[in-house]
Amino acid sequence: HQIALLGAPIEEGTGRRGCVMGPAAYRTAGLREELEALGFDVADLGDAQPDPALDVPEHDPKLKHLRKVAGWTRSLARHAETLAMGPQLPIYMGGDHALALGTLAGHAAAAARIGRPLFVLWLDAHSDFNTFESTVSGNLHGTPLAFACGLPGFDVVMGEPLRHRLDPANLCLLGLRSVDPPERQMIKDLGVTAHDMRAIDETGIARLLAPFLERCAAANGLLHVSLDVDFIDPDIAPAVGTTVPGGVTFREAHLVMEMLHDSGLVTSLDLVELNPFLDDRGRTARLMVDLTASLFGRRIMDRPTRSF
Ligand code: DIR
Ligand code: MN
Ligand code: MN
Ligand code: MN
Repeated sequence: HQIALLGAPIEEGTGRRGCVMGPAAYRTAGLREELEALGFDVADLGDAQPDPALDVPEHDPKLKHLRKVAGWTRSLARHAETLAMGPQLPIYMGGDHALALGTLAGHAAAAARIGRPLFVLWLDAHSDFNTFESTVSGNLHGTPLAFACGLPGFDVVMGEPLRHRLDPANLCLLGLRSVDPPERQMIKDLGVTAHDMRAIDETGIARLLAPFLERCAAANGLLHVSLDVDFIDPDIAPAVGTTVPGGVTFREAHLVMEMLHDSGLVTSLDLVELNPFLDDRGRTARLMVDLTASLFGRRIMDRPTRSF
């Protein structure tokens, strides 16, 4: 089995500098070595670069760094579409969550070419469903799901309407605790599966995740996982610009990764929002590497059967 690591040092999608150092922090924390220890053949492709996107206005009164984000989206969409055709499983080392405008567009395009549906698991405190109209902060890391689902107003990003969209029925949000009112409305209107922290408290994270994995398996789907650092509780994952208290625990996060491994469904992964400038002696970078290792098969004890 082969894995490709691609750095996406974008920080313009968030209100705070530092995510540009994310890919370097994953390399320093030993992401490649941990995956190799699990038996994978790992190729580090280095860092991607944004397209110039000179047709996009550089300054917009509302949308921060629109040209830069559009340039990253175009570049990463191309890389992702190519990587999705195999043979390596891509891990995108962010970079802020605006990188997912590109990875979602690329993996949706590839899924259409391959002829299988794309499923997306969004592990995040936030729902990232703002449109260019609804965003209050103007930080474009809050928009990738609205973009990927084809909501209106995003044509400037690609310079044309998005060609391949994500079906909102194939999307699952897990870990929510900060949702803007317009986002809540869009999630409702589109019928998106969205599990907030209360649902995790009441039901247990495994019982919420299992039906989504079953649906993906039954549909022979491709599964893209987008892991935002702020999914995890800030007490153990402080290196993120948008901490929200009350996140998932160490074991809940690992359990999600272990179930994803056992499912055998994951075909691509974003690691996003790590801001090493805010970290405490590398602990958040290391936790993200350990979670990735759990997703790729690191385990405490063997399980005799598929356990989702
Ligand atoms: C807020 C915060 N919904 C916004 N979003 C995110 O700015 O749109 N923070 N994604 O990480
Ligand atoms: Mn190699
Ligand atoms: Mn996010
Ligand atoms: Mn977030």
